Amino acid sequence: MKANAHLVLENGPIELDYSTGDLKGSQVIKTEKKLGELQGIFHNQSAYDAKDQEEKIYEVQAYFPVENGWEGGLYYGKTRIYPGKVGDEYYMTKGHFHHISNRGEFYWGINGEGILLLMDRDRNTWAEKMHPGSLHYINGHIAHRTINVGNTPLDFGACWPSDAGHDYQEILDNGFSARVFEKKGIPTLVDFKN
Ligand code: S6P
Ligand code: ZN
Repeated sequence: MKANAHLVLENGPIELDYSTGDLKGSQVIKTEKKLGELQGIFHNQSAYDAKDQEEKIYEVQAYFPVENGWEGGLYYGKTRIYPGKVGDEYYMTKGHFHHISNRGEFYWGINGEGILLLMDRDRNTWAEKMHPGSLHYINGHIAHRTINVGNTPLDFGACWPSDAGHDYQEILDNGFSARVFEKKGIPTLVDFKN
């Protein structure tokens, strides 16, 4: 009997490399952030200015199977943050709230050692350790930033609703109320609430 065309098994459009979290496929969107694009993010401005602004700090591979803003869909991403510091402050992402604020997100650690910094709308900040196999549920209304506190790249995966969007402005204006610095060789959360 001839196979029904609808029943022919095909590969999906995206493949995952489990060792690195890398996405492969023609629909993968790649973006990167160089140090020069992170103006105002790090605490020590003179240490920031003294560094090579072309240095790549982090990169994101993403799969957006539905149109931006589509209600009910999901997006998938993998971020790599390279190791390094501006002064004593570790390399990190810009961080954001979601534009539709109540939209949550999952993160999970793949490689390296990191910290997930979380902050509510009252500017209370707390943190979770990221490591290979760590799983993090980020509730809606919670700002999130990831920090590489190790000597190797920090790779982590993410999955979030396709209508979540990103609000970067609040963090650009007011930052998080805590930062992570290396103090005597140890990643240390420092209060910046006041
Ligand atoms: C998207 C998700 C991640 C980040 C990525 C870069 O909701 O949280 O894919 O976009 O880790 O961080 P940021 O703060 O520059 O978007
Ligand atoms: Zn997010």
